[in-house]
Amino acid sequence: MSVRLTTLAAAVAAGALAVTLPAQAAQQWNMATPYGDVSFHTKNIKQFAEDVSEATNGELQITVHSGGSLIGHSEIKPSVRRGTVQAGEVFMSTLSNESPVYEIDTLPGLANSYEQAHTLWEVSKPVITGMFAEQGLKPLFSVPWPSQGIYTDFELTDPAQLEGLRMRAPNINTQRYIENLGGIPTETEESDIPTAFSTGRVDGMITSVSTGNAMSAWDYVSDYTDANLWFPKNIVFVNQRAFDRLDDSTQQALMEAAARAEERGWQMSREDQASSAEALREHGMTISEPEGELAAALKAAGDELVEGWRQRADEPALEILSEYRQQESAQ
Ligand code: PCA
Repeated sequence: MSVRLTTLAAAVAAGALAVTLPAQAAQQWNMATPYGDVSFHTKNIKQFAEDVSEATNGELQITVHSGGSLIGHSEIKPSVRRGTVQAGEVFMSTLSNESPVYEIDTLPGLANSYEQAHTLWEVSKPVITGMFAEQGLKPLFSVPWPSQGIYTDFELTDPAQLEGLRMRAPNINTQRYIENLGGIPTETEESDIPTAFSTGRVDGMITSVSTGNAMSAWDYVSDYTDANLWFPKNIVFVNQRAFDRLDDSTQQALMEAAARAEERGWQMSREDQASSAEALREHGMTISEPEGELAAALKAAGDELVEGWRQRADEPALEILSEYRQQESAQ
């Protein structure tokens, strides 16, 4: 061997060429979410991205594109499947056209506290992970919105007031629920709420105190009826092929950061429920709980929704329900 080649071989062995020939280049990922920067969900995923970068010494960098700036809500999951973007976040119940499993966190009377919502997620997680895997996707974590209630521009005391009322809903089940109450639903993205009100397309809406606060609900409505309908969740997921391209330690760091993000997100949701309710009050809104005939009508509309779901529900969906009921009765 010539002197030069010997030197080269020694340099390779010593790892001196590692800078020019890295074993694996740092990965740059894009992550799309429909929700804006003021949302606690977005704050949580941005923290997650920072945690990942730190834990991997910059080997995996995730850029969060918030507020639907990169991809519209309905295109996020297909885009992550294709691998156009490596990661995304969606409002899980918007996937209800794929399976009744994705509607289970929008059923009234099922999980009406953070504890129950968490149990429901624990029993749903394996099924949903399997369904995502079939599409080449890997869920990372899921975080709930505070429970859903009703925004109106009048004091809501009588179910008859909802008849013919045009109401904004974030998913199909909420639309069905509004129909059951005699209202006229329109599905609108969170970011389109101000326009929907200001152009007179809607008079009321169903969502959480968080979204009401983020969208300055007090500009359009005066009352929030805390009906505590359900705790719907967002789900954050990645393209499985992109995940498989990461080395073992990066994969592990990502999953650890995801577990922390899930825990932190549930806590942020609880805190946001309190602070957003306070913000609504500070802006002059009235928050009340439904009573009497109104409460009875809301319950009846909810029962009808659950009954319809039962008829649509397939085996995996019903299994989640029965597992959930077992866990709840064991509490
Ligand atoms: N905010 C989102 C989803 C549920 C919620 O509380 C929205 O209304 O679009």
